[in-house]
Amino acid sequence: MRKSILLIAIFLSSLPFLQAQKLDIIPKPVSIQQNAGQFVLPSPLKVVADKKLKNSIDYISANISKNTGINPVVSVGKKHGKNTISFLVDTKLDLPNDGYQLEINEKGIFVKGKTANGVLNGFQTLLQICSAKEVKKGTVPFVKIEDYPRFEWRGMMLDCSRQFFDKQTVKNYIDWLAAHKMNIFHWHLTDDNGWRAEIKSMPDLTLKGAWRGPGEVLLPSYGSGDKRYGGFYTQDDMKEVVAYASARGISIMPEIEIPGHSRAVTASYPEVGCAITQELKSVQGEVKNVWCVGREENYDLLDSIIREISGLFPFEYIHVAGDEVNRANWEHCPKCQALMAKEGFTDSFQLQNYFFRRVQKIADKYHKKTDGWNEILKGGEIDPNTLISAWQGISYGIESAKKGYQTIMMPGQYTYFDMAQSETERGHRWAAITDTKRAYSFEPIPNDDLTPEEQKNIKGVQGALWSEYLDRPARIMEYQSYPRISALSEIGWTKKEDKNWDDFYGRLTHSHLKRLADMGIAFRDFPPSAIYQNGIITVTPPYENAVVRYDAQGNEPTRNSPLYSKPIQTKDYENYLFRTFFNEDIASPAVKVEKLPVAEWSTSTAEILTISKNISEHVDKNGIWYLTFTPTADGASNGAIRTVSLFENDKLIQTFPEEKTLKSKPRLRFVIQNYNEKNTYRLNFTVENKEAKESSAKVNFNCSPYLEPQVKVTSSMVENPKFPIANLEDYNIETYLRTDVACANGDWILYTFTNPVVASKIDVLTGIPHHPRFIVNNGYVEYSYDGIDFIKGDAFDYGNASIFPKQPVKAVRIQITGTNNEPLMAGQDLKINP
Ligand code: TNX
Repeated sequence: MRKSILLIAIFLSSLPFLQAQKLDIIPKPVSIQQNAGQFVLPSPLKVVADKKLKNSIDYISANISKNTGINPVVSVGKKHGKNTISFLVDTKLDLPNDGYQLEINEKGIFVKGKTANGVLNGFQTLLQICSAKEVKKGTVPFVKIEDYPRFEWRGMMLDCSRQFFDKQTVKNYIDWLAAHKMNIFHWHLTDDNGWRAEIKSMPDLTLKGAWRGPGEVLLPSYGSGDKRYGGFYTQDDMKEVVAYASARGISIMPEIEIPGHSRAVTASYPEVGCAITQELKSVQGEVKNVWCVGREENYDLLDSIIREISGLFPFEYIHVAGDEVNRANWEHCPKCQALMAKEGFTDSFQLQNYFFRRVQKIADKYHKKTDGWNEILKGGEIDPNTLISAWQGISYGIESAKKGYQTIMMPGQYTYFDMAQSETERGHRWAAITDTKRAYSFEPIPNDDLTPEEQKNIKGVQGALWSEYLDRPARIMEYQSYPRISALSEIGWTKKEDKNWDDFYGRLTHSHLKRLADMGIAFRDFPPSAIYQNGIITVTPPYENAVVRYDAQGNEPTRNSPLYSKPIQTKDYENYLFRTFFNEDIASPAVKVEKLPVAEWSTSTAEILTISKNISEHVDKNGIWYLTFTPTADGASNGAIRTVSLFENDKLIQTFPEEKTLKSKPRLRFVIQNYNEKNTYRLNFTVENKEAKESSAKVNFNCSPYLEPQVKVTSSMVENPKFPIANLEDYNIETYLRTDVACANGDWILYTFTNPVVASKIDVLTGIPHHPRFIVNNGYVEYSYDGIDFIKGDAFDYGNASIFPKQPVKAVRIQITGTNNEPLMAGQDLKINP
């Protein structure tokens, strides 16, 4: 009896819970109260919108029809009639700016904000409720939401210089940001590789400086190849985009890159650069890409650029960059040197500072505040109203906030979405490999480092999408943006204590990915994980109902590949690839099968761990084996590893005595020559955690799929001593060759094997490993069985070529037939398939 009362009590108390549907709102609101019942959308559907929202009415009604299938009848006003959706601005609402209240009850739908942007934020929540998986079309559950953002600045930057994105693409991008309650679009309009904003007083900036290719003032770059490539926005285009964004609650901050990253300017107006003969390369390998600071006329040009830009963009800030300035130009320039002497400067950062103080004066004239990359803090005082975009790391944001500047946290390590999302994917990796989970983990206010007063200087957060590597494949800009921007939106909006990865991931995969797909975004889906153990591959799909397909021959799975439905028994696990498919356009990267780690540790006390493991079940063949140590988290990479030894039947076969830090992610090469099934293999090593900080890692042991025969490499090209030719002989993918100049017709690189090699296929890769920069465009490979006569193989296709020899190969040669249109050329180790 008592038991059944208890059961009834549990049942009753869970009733409201049972009725509540998951609304899966991203970013997560401050408070949601769900009530029993639902509002059935009538047809016709009446909408009233405050006159303060008049510029957004088309946007609102178009999205209501898109989401509900009903075309609303919209009127401007404040009166909420029966069965209406009303959008009202109430300046007296007791909520922070951009906040809103959303109430859905039997009388209709009420969206109230203190400002028009607040109402638009409420509208986004309403759209998400309508598109939540569990909400039936045509109905909206009763709910009361009160919500406001954690940060006033929730931004995203898009680089439209390295790749040009047309006006419509930019508008789409803005729509997607608005759907995530982001409120700033930082438009990177100029850079070395193209000037994209029409400036009427300097027409050549776009007549010439917006184009690259044969015969153009700018060399081809970033995949643009041997064709004319480019484009720009007219002033009318920019005004149109500004109005479009404003109707969606988004302000646009234009960025004009000065004084560095200005090759497009100096190529169009050579007199703007320093008059020097030296070819001094910037970080990205560009020459002559800096404004001369000693040339007085340049300040008149800057005045007209800033005047025109200020007239087009009503937002209070204009971004004037200041990153990665190659100050060496100034050090060789007579005018800059004269200015230095006149001002009594002793270091070229002072010139940079002088430049920005003059730029600030110009901006003041046009009533603009400036934003700059964190480097502009160097060289002297700057205007205290300058906003700092801290991109190089969290510590740069801390420094800026401590100095009293309003600061936008946008550390490359978390919020640069041009970074690759995993080891095998395309993208930059200088800051980190950043998947959605890592991006989500970013906390913009480092508590321990800033006082409460200093914390107030953190005005907000921002992401950036630089476009060097967005030329291919199709729609990669969408793939790089989402769902990482969904994660960013929650960092910018949601209270710190409500941020929780598992909860976010649940909302994302349950409803939000579908919303992204419905908006037309070809996002990156989450990959499955595939584990091999005891002859069986077991796959865990990334979330419930995810569709996973596989290929068993080492090819990337396609939409027609077999579905994974149960564990696969095989000895051939290395050849399997798995991939999640969301729909026709959307998929995850393909992933290989992982073996379980051979060892793991985790400690945070100061201690020496002696680890000894029988790893026989992990070794299954002769070959080259790599032992890799991977920290399990960023903060856990403390400690050092020593005396790593491998024993075969208790006999030492190889040892690495020297100490290596875990931070360096050691990768040790072992050769197993006498494998047989009865052998035992033992791995011993020592971990010393000197500082009592967190040290935790997993250790993997994998057989290389490639052969690594002894090879000697020579070339007609001169090596950069920091990236010598000998790097092509070590079969370590992380080390590679760089020349100092572009390659030219007749150049070659020759790989000669000590002994002829039996191979089914040899892949010849050029460019920086992992990303296609400084590749060979014009050329082919050839190979020889005797080292004398060569057989011509494939031409390079986007930096890669393969050969399929029929006999043992003595030599492989890269033959270059034309320039690669890059500042230099990079080469890699051969990948030799048995
Ligand atoms: C650094 S971030 C740059 C950009 C590159 C980016 C690539 C910044 C202010 N400068 O020019 O595109 O890295 O991640």
